[in-house]
Amino acid sequence: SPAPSAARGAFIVLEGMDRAGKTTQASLLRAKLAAQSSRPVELIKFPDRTTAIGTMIDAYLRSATDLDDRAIHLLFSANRWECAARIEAALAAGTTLVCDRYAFSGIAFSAAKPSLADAFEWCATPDTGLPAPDVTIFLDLSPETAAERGGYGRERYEREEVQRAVRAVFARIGGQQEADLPDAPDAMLGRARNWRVVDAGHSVEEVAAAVWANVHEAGLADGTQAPLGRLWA
Ligand code: NYM
Repeated sequence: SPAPSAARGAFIVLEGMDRAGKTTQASLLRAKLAAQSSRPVELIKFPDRTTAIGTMIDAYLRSATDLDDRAIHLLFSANRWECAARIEAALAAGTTLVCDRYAFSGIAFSAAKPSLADAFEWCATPDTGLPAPDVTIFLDLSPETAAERGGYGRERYEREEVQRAVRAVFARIGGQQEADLPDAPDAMLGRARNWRVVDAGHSVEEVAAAVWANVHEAGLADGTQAPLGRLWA
């Protein structure tokens, strides 16, 4: 395992489809990391619904309010920016962060909308300069398996046709297959550094093992010596 003198905490992002078990996996990963080293580990999530901006996002997701597609997109990004200094400080202090959703969800859920389908770059731009994850683990789930799990909840976006579109954008972000996808600017393809895909259509234990294997292979089980990157460099 890495030297205990590793300079900072690791920034580990879990992304994924709705119903993929992201929140369960994030807390299992937090526990596993805490058991593996004496380094502090914290769980964070986006959207952070506890802030003033988060309250507006929450109302939108519950369909209590309607907002212009670009306006809500910017609020999701602002919600990350208001936490950015705290993220940097925690990492610098040696705390590893497990983050449930990040900028990739921001792009995927917005660019999946017809109004923003041709606005990939626009969707990515507001997050430019945010702390970059050291690894992003994408929990992939087909709409069929989501349906077997009892289907989606009642929030905005939790409909099969939306989920299909979101999954296609995630595939583009991660540089996975581009079959059946409209053309995306080359610059966006595979833009996410260290993007790893885990098939979430298995048991909780199997998915947890796969998530851990990726964290371990990425050399992030006990922080990292690497300098913190910036989106989208
Ligand atoms: N979501 C999440 C976005 O549309 N943009 C973003 O930037 C982020 C972080 O919010 N369907 C969407 C994805 C989810 C929804 O997330 C709420 P959760 O993890 O269910 O609280």
